[in-house]
Amino acid sequence: MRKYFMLLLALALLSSGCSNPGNPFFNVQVLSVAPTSATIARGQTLQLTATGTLFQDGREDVTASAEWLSSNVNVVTVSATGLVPGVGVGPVTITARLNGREAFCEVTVVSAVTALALTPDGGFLRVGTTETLAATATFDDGAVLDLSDQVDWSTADATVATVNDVGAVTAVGVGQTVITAVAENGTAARATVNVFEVTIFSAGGANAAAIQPTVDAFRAALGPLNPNTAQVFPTGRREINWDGVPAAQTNTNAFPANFFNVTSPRGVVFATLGEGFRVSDNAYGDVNATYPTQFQTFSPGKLFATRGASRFETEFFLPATTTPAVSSAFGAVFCDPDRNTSSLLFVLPDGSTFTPTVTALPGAQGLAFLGVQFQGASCRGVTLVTGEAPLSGADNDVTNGGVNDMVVVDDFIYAEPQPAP
Ligand SMILES: [Ca+2]
Ligand SMILES: [Ca+2]
Ligand SMILES: [Ca+2]
Repeated sequence: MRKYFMLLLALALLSSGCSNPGNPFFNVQVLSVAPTSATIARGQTLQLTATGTLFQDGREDVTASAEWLSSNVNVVTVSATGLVPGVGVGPVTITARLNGREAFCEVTVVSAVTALALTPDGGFLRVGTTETLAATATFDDGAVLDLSDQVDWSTADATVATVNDVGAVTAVGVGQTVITAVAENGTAARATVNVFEVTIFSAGGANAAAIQPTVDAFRAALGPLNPNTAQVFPTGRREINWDGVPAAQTNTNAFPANFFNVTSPRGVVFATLGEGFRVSDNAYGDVNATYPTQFQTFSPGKLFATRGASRFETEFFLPATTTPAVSSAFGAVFCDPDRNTSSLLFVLPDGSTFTPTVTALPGAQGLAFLGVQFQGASCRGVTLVTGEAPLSGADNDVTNGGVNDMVVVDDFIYAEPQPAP
């Protein structure tokens, strides 16, 4: 009996000895880790804590006493104090172990956004139109990904443009605003959006009187007529009616492209992929004897056309200089536009285009005016698309036995060229 008692005592002492007074966590009954799951970006560090519930003494922080293990040290390592630096990318399980108890944290490491860019930046949108911006993220591993549907979008001025949660920008009012996108880790990007509006002045008819009110309305909208001098006026308009071009430079394909920036400074230079430009005092009857049956003047008695092409550019300059300029309005009289193939082509500063079409007037000697006034935008130049084919002795107009619509132009009216922004 005593022997049996001694055995129990020895077992008790043994047990007590195993309790090791230097390790107070022998009695940990439940081990937990916080958090139990987390997502971090590579390069970020996560602090885990382990809590032990003791048999008698309540809960205690055992972070520094637990053994910490990572299921994949290529993704994260874990320090002796529960610090988890994100190293790779992917899911991993962190285990805390203490006296045979285990607890877990599921960690996901994602690669980090190091840069965000919005495109396009500096775009021009007409009121009422929508354009979707793209938010392109560069990650720390070099990967590039479109995060347009994951970033937070905002606008600096909703009266200019709004933006929805996938980056679709809707132009509301003339002006400029900044669109911002912010990635989950706070990386931000911005894009400027310019909103413009246009007023179109368009008319057509059988004679000058039919378009005169619209021409005059366009003139009034642009302001006073400035003199043909080298000066740059802050406001007002310029005009070219071709009628004062000297005889020596009329009825020849050698009309100087810079005549109205050098000889008579009005801030425009012409460019063509054709053979040149020709001012005519005979409705191009010396090019094709049938043309005078189709072309009449708005301002008597000269007209203008490019040769060897059916389109040409008018580029703006500060008058009498080679310094490029911009204009916020341009209009022209089109002679005999039988089909809807004549137009003005404006290229906005962001490279987008605005291309209103001249009203078609099937028949002979129709006159059309097309003018565009921009608010919130101006252009380096304008391309005039004049019919379908170059003037030619072999090609009559479509309403006079030919197959192509022949078109020439008369008066140009445009807002004073201004220094480019
Ligand atoms: Ca004229
Ligand atoms: Ca015709
Ligand atoms: Ca025609």
